[in-house]
Amino acid sequence: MAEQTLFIVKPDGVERRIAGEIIARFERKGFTIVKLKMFAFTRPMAEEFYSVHNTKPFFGELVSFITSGRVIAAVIEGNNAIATTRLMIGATKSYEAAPGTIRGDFGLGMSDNIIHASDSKESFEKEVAVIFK
Ligand code: FUP
Repeated sequence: MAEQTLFIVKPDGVERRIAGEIIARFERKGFTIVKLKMFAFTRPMAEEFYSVHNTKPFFGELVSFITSGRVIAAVIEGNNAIATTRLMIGATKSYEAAPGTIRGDFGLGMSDNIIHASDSKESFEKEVAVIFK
Protein backbone atom coordinates (compact mmCIF):
# COMPACT_ATOMS: atom_id res chain seq x y z
CA MET A 1 0.00 0.00 0.00
CA ALA A 2 1.42 3.39 -0.96
CA GLU A 3 2.49 5.25 2.12
CA GLN A 4 4.55 8.35 2.81
CA THR A 5 7.43 8.91 5.18
CA LEU A 6 10.00 11.59 5.89
CA PHE A 7 13.76 11.39 6.13
CA ILE A 8 16.32 14.04 6.93
CA VAL A 9 19.97 13.96 5.91
CA LYS A 10 21.49 15.43 9.08
CA PRO A 11 24.25 18.10 9.18
CA ASP A 12 27.02 15.46 9.11
CA GLY A 13 25.62 13.90 5.91
CA VAL A 14 25.29 17.27 4.18
CA GLU A 15 28.74 18.41 5.37
CA ARG A 16 30.33 15.19 4.08
CA ARG A 17 28.63 15.60 0.68
CA ILE A 18 26.91 12.21 0.78
CA ALA A 19 23.33 13.56 0.58
CA GLY A 20 23.06 12.79 -3.14
CA GLU A 21 24.18 9.22 -2.60
CA ILE A 22 21.68 8.80 0.22
CA ILE A 23 18.76 10.26 -1.77
CA ALA A 24 19.76 8.03 -4.71
CA ARG A 25 19.36 4.92 -2.55
CA PHE A 26 15.71 5.77 -1.93
CA GLU A 27 15.11 6.48 -5.62
CA ARG A 28 16.79 3.23 -6.66
CA LYS A 29 14.71 1.34 -4.12
CA GLY A 30 11.61 2.57 -5.94
CA PHE A 31 10.38 5.43 -3.80
CA THR A 32 9.04 8.63 -5.35
CA ILE A 33 10.32 11.92 -3.98
CA VAL A 34 7.25 13.99 -3.16
CA LYS A 35 8.92 16.93 -1.37
CA LEU A 36 12.54 17.98 -0.95
CA LYS A 37 13.94 20.88 1.05
CA MET A 38 17.31 22.15 2.25
CA PHE A 39 17.22 24.32 5.35
CA ALA A 40 18.75 24.87 8.79
CA PHE A 41 16.74 23.97 11.90
CA THR A 42 16.20 26.84 14.30
CA ARG A 43 16.39 25.88 17.96
CA PRO A 44 12.58 26.16 18.49
CA MET A 45 11.95 23.99 15.41
CA ALA A 46 14.44 21.37 16.65
CA GLU A 47 12.92 21.35 20.13
CA GLU A 48 9.48 20.81 18.62
CA PHE A 49 10.74 18.19 16.15
CA TYR A 50 12.43 16.18 18.92
CA SER A 51 9.86 16.90 21.65
CA VAL A 52 9.36 13.16 22.37
CA HIS A 53 12.95 13.17 23.66
CA ASN A 54 12.78 16.36 25.73
CA THR A 55 13.16 14.59 29.07
CA LYS A 56 16.08 12.41 27.92
CA PRO A 57 19.65 13.12 29.02
CA PHE A 58 20.83 13.42 25.41
CA PHE A 59 18.20 16.03 24.41
CA GLY A 60 20.60 19.01 24.60
CA GLU A 61 23.18 17.25 22.46
CA LEU A 62 20.51 16.19 19.97
CA VAL A 63 19.20 19.74 19.53
CA SER A 64 22.65 21.27 19.28
CA PHE A 65 23.72 18.70 16.68
CA ILE A 66 20.65 19.02 14.43
CA THR A 67 20.96 22.84 14.49
CA SER A 68 24.70 22.74 13.72
CA GLY A 69 24.38 22.99 9.93
CA ARG A 70 22.06 22.65 6.99
CA VAL A 71 19.97 19.53 6.46
CA ILE A 72 18.00 18.08 3.55
CA ALA A 73 14.50 16.80 4.29
CA ALA A 74 12.49 14.63 1.92
CA VAL A 75 9.00 13.22 1.88
CA ILE A 76 8.98 10.00 -0.11
CA GLU A 77 6.19 7.71 -1.15
CA GLY A 78 5.98 4.01 -1.91
CA ASN A 79 4.91 0.63 -0.66
CA ASN A 80 5.41 0.19 3.10
CA ALA A 81 7.48 3.40 3.19
CA ILE A 82 7.79 3.85 6.95
CA ALA A 83 9.05 0.38 7.88
CA THR A 84 11.17 -0.07 4.74
CA THR A 85 12.89 3.29 5.26
CA ARG A 86 13.68 2.36 8.86
CA LEU A 87 15.28 -0.87 7.59
CA MET A 88 17.31 1.11 5.03
CA ILE A 89 18.68 3.61 7.60
CA GLY A 90 19.80 0.96 10.12
CA ALA A 91 20.27 0.95 13.88
CA THR A 92 20.47 4.26 15.82
CA LYS A 93 24.11 3.71 16.81
CA SER A 94 25.93 3.91 13.47
CA TYR A 95 28.78 1.80 14.82
CA GLU A 96 26.31 -1.06 15.43
CA ALA A 97 24.24 -0.58 12.25
CA ALA A 98 24.44 -3.44 9.75
CA PRO A 99 26.55 -3.02 6.63
CA GLY A 100 24.23 -2.32 3.70
CA THR A 101 22.24 0.18 5.74
CA ILE A 102 22.91 3.92 5.40
CA ARG A 103 24.20 4.31 8.94
CA GLY A 104 26.09 1.03 8.64
CA ASP A 105 27.80 2.05 5.43
CA PHE A 106 28.57 5.71 6.07
CA GLY A 107 29.24 6.39 9.73
CA LEU A 108 30.42 5.54 13.21
CA GLY A 109 28.57 8.15 15.27
CA MET A 110 25.63 8.26 17.66
CA SER A 111 24.11 11.75 17.61
CA ASP A 112 25.97 12.23 14.32
CA ASN A 113 24.25 9.27 12.70
CA ILE A 114 23.71 10.81 9.23
CA ILE A 115 19.98 10.36 8.79
CA HIS A 116 16.66 10.58 10.58
CA ALA A 117 13.50 8.80 9.45
CA SER A 118 9.99 8.81 10.90
CA ASP A 119 9.33 5.68 12.97
CA SER A 120 5.51 5.64 12.74
CA LYS A 121 2.58 7.28 10.97
CA GLU A 122 2.04 9.50 14.02
CA SER A 123 5.70 10.63 13.99
CA PHE A 124 5.55 11.26 10.25
CA GLU A 125 2.47 13.47 10.59
CA LYS A 126 3.97 15.47 13.42
CA GLU A 127 7.40 15.81 11.77
CA VAL A 128 6.08 16.79 8.35
CA ALA A 129 4.01 19.51 10.00
CA VAL A 130 7.12 20.96 11.64
CA ILE A 131 9.20 20.92 8.47
CA PHE A 132 6.82 21.44 5.55
CA LYS A 133 4.34 23.85 7.08
P1 FUP B 1 16.38 6.85 15.62
O1 FUP B 1 14.89 6.77 15.50
O2 FUP B 1 17.10 5.60 15.18
O3 FUP B 1 16.95 8.09 14.99
O4 FUP B 1 16.70 6.95 17.17
P2 FUP B 1 15.93 7.64 18.39
O5 FUP B 1 14.62 8.22 17.97
O6 FUP B 1 15.95 6.66 19.52
O7 FUP B 1 16.91 8.80 18.79
C1 FUP B 1 16.88 10.03 18.11
C2 FUP B 1 18.28 10.56 18.01
O8 FUP B 1 18.82 10.78 19.31
C3 FUP B 1 19.24 9.59 17.35
F1 FUP B 1 19.29 9.79 16.03
C4 FUP B 1 20.54 9.83 18.02
C5 FUP B 1 20.20 10.48 19.34
N1 FUP B 1 20.45 9.65 20.51
C6 FUP B 1 21.54 9.93 21.29
O9 FUP B 1 22.32 10.84 20.98
N2 FUP B 1 21.75 9.16 22.41
C7 FUP B 1 20.92 8.14 22.77
O10 FUP B 1 21.16 7.49 23.80
C8 FUP B 1 19.81 7.86 21.95
C9 FUP B 1 19.60 8.63 20.83
